[in-house]
Order: sequence, then structure tokens, then C-alpha cells
Amino acid sequence: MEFWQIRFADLLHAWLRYNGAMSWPRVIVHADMDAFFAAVEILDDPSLAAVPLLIGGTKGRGVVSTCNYVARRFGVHSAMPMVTALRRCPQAVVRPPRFARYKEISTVFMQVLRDFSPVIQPISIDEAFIDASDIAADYPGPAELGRAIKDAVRDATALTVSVGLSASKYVAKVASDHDKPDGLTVVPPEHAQAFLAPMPVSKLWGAGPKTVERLHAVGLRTIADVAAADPGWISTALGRMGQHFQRLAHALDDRPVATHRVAKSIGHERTLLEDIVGAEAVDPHLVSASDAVAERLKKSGKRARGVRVKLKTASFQINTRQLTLDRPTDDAAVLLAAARRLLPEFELAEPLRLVGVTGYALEAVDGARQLELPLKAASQEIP
Ligand code: TTP
Ligand code: MG
Repeated sequence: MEFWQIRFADLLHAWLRYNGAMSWPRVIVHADMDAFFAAVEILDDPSLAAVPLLIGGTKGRGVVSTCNYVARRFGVHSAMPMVTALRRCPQAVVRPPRFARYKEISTVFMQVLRDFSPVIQPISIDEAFIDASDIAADYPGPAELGRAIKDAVRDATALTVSVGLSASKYVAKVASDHDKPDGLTVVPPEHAQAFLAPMPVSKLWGAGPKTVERLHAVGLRTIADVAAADPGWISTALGRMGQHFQRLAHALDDRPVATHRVAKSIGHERTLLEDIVGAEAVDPHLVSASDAVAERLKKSGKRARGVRVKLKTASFQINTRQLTLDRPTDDAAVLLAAARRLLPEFELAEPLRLVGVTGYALEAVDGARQLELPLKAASQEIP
């Protein structure tokens, strides 16, 4: 009897493996806690659950850090001035943020995710990606994996998390936001483009308010519009950013879940003996700074995924431009090429007194998986 039970379980498991998430090229999970600061306050004081709750400072020009979903019905949202929020919702209760407590719960949340997969990339205090490709086969399908993650987070923190699963980071992130709060959205890769199509361009990763204005100005309002645009036209109209957005609109995003990212940078800058004017005069300084940064990266066993150029004008105005490489580097030539690509983005009419190059978003050189990926064109990181 025992024997047959085991045999049946094995067979069932094999069938589920064959028919479940295994057919996805990757299984990427994005998890984002719901109304995080507010949810923690409600956890510690359940009497707040039913009232509109704003977290933030009330003094002076305080802004709303976040609010619960009761308050969101009044049109209140993160980053709104507190005075505006209270005008929209005068009966709201306001609590000051307690960062140490949020950090404590965040640590528990991240550990739950890490227990599912060590390939984890925390993005903020309440948000992380995991690459679950290696564990997906342990579940009947992606929905069951997502459900297991939600249950584990709830067991450990007594809070709800919204979870998105797809075959790329971008689509997983959009998916986790799709059905908030307490959402679980699975987007199989073959449905990803159709899932994105009706969404506004503001859902494109990296499209802030100014970029959205630019996209609207050239007639692009939905992700479907971006997907259908002529590739030549979009490159001319929007440059590299256009190509980047079109790849996202086609649900093409092979960025790995970067486990080794650390918030540190290595930079080299020099105040010049004499002020200089124009791109040609700047170039030799980019060369020497890139060399210096590459040497220091190699010495510290790090590679930079981000490259930033800093210029200070003779009138002491500091300007910076940055981009993200698709592959981290410690190669002077790659750093220099990135710095040179950034240079046309500066206004170079004024004399300059300082030139700097910085590698940021550093990753340890430890044979991380993404190093095996082929080199691709750099994509602009839009703040
Ligand atoms: P979010 O995940 O953006 O927001 P949220 O968790 O409050 O709500 P949602 O359900 O939509 O995910 O940010 C996480 C926390 O970061 C949030 O609880 C408070 C803080 N935060 C700020 O302090 N200022 C901000 O402008 C934003 C967006 C968030
Ligand atoms: Mg959140």
C-alpha cells in the first residue's frame, strides 16, 4: 500500500513538473508589500484599520509617505503634501513614520523570500525580485508558487503582499501592481505583450512624469502604441530611450535578478588647473578618469553596472548624467565608451572646472550568472 502511494505521488509530481511553470524560460517573482508603512501601523494598532490613515510629517511642508487603501479612496497618495491630503480627507488619522519598526519587518519579509530562492534582489524596503526558476518545479504551477509566497509572508509578518509572476523582471513588476492590495497575478510569457498592451505609457519601466510627457507629445499613449511604432521612427523620435521602451513594450527584458548589487560607487574626479570648454577638451579627462576608475574597480574586485559623468561649470554648477550598462564592467574602454555616450547630453557651452567619472551599482566579481550573458547595447537609466 505504502509502495503504491509513493509511486502515485512521484508520478503526480512528474506530471505537474511537466505541465507547470517548467515551460517558462525563467520564473521571476516580484513581491511588493501593500501600503507598507500604514499596514505596519495597523498591525501594531488594529483600531486604525477602518479609518483613513496617513503616514508622514504634519509640520511645515510635510508629505504623505504612504496611506492605507481606505485613505486612497479619497484621492490621497504617496508624496502628496500633507495639507492637500488633509483637505481631501479631513477625518484622516496621521501617524509619524517609525522607520526602525519598518526595517524590522522588512528584514523578516526579505528572509521569507530568500528562503524560497537565494537569487533575490531587494529593490526597496518593501519590494524585491526573486528568480524562482530553480524552485518552480516544486510547485504545480506559477500560481501555486505565488500563493505559497503570499502565505509564507502572511505567516511571518501578518501582512499582505502583492505578488506578480512572469518570465521577466519588468512584466513581473507590472503584474504585482496589477491587482493591489493582496494581489496575485500570473502572466505567462506568451500573454505578456497582450497583458501590457492596454496600459498607459507611465507603466513603462523608467518612464517618469517628464518622459511620459515626451511620449504623449509624439503620440504614444499606450504600451500598444509603443509596441506598434516603427522601430526607425521611435529611435529617431526618442533615441536609445525609444528602443528601450519598445523592447519593454514587446515584453523583452532579459535583465537578471542581480543578487550582488551593493549601494556603493567608485569615482574619480579632478578639478582642472585651468577651465576648459567643449567636448574635445573634456575627452582626455574622461579617458584618464575611466582608467583610474577601472583600476580601482579591479583592485576592489568589483564591477560597475552604472556609469555617471559629473561636470562642474566655472560658476560651480554641478551637472551629472548616468546610464546603466546591461552587464557590469571593470574595463576602462567600456567605462570610457559609456562616458562618451553621456557627453552629448550635457550643455557644454560654459567653461568647466571639474570632470569626473563614477562607476556605481557595484557588483562583486564572483562568477555571478549575469557575467555569462552576451554584451548588449547600454540602456538609459531614467530616474
Ligand atoms: P510603495 O511600495 O511604493 O507603497 P506602499 O507599500 O505604501 O503601497 P502599495 O500597496 O501601493 O505598494 O512604497 C513602500 C513604502 O515606502 C511606503 O509604505 C512608504 C515609503 N514611501 C515613501 O516614504 N515615500 C514615497 O513617495 C513612496 C512611494 C513610498
Ligand atoms: Mg508597497
